[in-house]
Amino acid sequence: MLTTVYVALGANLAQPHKQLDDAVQALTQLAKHTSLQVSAYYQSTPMGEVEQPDYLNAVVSFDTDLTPLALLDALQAIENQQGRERIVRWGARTLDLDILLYGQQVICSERLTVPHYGMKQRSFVLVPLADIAPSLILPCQTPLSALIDDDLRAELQQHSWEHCTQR
Ligand code: PH2
Ligand code: MG
Ligand code: MG
Repeated sequence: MLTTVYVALGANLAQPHKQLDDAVQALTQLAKHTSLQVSAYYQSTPMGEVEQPDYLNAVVSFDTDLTPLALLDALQAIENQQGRERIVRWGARTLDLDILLYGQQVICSERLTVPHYGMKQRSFVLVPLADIAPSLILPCQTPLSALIDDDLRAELQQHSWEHCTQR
């Protein structure tokens, strides 16, 4: 059985744009058939107390037959592949892959909380999510569109391709 999942991507070290491109490539392999959808990339101010470079954030969706924990393992393998080091909680990282939604399931286990606990407050999650799923209804029955307004959008800057040497 296939489930549609939503995953947030974040990077702020070692060529963040390349980190996201490489992650999208790896996630294409993970996605069943040709189900992968990718939002625009957005530059965002770091949330939290730690001083660190701006982030590049995006959201993808795809269909998978992996269980939630098998998906988490697969995402952590991609993070590790791209040189993720876990030193400071909420500190800078080459790549962060967070499961936002696993179908409409609510999961509360030691390793995994879904929906992602912070997603409803984070512009850098909600805005890219709306790029690929504008009519999404969250498991709490809130329409995604009800959580987004112009102020929230103004917090983000869509990353322009001209600044990127990769393309
Ligand atoms: N991730 C964090 C901490 N702070 N800030 C932004 N702008 N984007 C992130 O992805 C992010 C963050 C921890 O996961
Ligand atoms: Mg995170
Ligand atoms: Mg994470």
